[in-house]
Amino acid sequence: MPILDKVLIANRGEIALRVLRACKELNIKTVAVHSKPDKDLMHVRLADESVCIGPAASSDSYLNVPAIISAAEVTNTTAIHPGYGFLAENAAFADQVEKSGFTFIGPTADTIRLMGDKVSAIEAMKAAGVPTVPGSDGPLTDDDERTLEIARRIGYPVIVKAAAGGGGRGMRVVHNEAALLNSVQVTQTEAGAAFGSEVVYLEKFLQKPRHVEIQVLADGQGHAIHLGDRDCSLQRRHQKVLEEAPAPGIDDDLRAQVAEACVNACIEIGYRGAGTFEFLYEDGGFYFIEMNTRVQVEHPVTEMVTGIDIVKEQLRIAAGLPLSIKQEDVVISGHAFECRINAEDPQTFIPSPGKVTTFHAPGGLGIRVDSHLYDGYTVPPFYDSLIAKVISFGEDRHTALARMRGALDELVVEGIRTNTALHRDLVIDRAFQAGGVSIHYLESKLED
Ligand code: MV4
Repeated sequence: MPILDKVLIANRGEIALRVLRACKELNIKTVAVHSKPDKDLMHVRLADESVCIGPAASSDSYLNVPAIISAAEVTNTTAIHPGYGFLAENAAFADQVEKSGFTFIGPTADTIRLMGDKVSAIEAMKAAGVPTVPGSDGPLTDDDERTLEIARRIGYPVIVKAAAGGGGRGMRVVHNEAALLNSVQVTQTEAGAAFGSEVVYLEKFLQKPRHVEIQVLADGQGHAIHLGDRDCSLQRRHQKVLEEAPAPGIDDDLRAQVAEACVNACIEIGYRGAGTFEFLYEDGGFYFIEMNTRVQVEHPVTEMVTGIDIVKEQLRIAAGLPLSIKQEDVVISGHAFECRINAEDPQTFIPSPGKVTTFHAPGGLGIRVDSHLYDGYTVPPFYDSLIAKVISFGEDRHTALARMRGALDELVVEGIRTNTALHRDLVIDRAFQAGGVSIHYLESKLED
């Protein structure tokens, strides 16, 4: 008997295919739900059943909760995997899924809510011993004197962040006291319009950090483990471009200590499922900023250096099984990179949908490609432009990078424009090769 009878995949593209592959391996039946223009997606073809849930617009299909629940009902689904994006971190959706009698593959709605509010997330993590950024330790009040005092204590520059923001939305850097109160007010107003909550908080602004995150798995039954860290500093406009595991050049005692704090925090809050603790890393210190309660785009680099299938673990946890792996059995070995291949103009970064006339995926030892593309597939203009993830593994960073260079040379995507050339530039970039560039490196490189 499989651990779950039938899983509905509430997503599209490469992650839908990734989830389908894990289900197949575990003999779990699959239901693909898709929008009208997505009927030719690779995973729709491979799923046991498929249901069209609406027109092209995400708001009417992949974000259409009643349509997804109805599809689960008519197919007699057991559990729903949300992937990433769309409804993956929507607490109301998780609630609705469970109230309708299905299993949500992820944490409880209450956990999603806790982490969705960045103020409560930071408070919970700080209480559990996870290192955080010096800050207001709570929302700002309408007491301006108090706000000025907090910023004085933290020291300028500070950053004003919306509690309901995250992922780079609703933030404002403040360099001096004269600008503070106005910046707070503008951020509050913007946050109210964008997220329906004017709650904001303050943090010390770190000027040249790296983005380092820690992957965890927890079963909600008192067991939690970490799968090490990833460096996701190479980003443009808050979109990650190239990630690696482990994060290079970090003291092993420090990384073990912070990872252990994350594991303890998972147990403390009763975390269930796969999760990611996001940190800023600067001058040898880790500072927690947010937690993601979903599987992430870059999860494959962690899978490559641990040999653990994160999506299969998500399914096992959702089936109510205890963690199958103990911390002492997790061995981080070798190094992995992931290049995100987007259908976009290489100069303007504007999405470049259209028909893929030729797709040739690279291969060979240590190369993995997660992609839903095939010859003749048409990339629709309605969704995210990620079309493939090229992942390389090697016994050390140098080997993994050499394999990535070869893989990018082999990759062929014709008919649409892609960012492959940018990746070819990055893997021969001297600073990147040395390891440990900051979150600002890519944008400054693109400027000149
Ligand atoms: C910061 C920061 C500097 N100092 N917080 C942006 C995304 C969101 N997750 C948090 N972000 C930042 N928070 C403090 N106290 C700089 C950023 C930031 C950033 C963080 C991670 C990856 C890319 C980034 C790009 C610009 C700014």
